[in-house]
Amino acid sequence: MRTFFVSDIHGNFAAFNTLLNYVKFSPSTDHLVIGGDMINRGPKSAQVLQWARYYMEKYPETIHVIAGNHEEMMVWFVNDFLEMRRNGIR
Ligand SMILES: [Mn+2]
Repeated sequence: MRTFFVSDIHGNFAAFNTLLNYVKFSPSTDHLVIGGDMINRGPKSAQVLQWARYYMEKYPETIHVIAGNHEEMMVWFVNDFLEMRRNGIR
């Protein structure tokens, strides 16, 4: 079993996949910790989040995800947006 830590993917889903392929990552035998900042800056933030959600649900023993400040800002934004919608502000 190997353990990998990666952070600051920042929407660069292609580079993240290149990294996983380079080490021949196996989610059933290797551990992976994603240390936050999966989103923003790069073009594929949603794909990174979808990958993280899928794998952490499918392999809860080996895939671990920590929110970074960019995920925290996203949550603030979504909460503010929902609050504005509740108050009728478009
Ligand atoms: Mn960062």
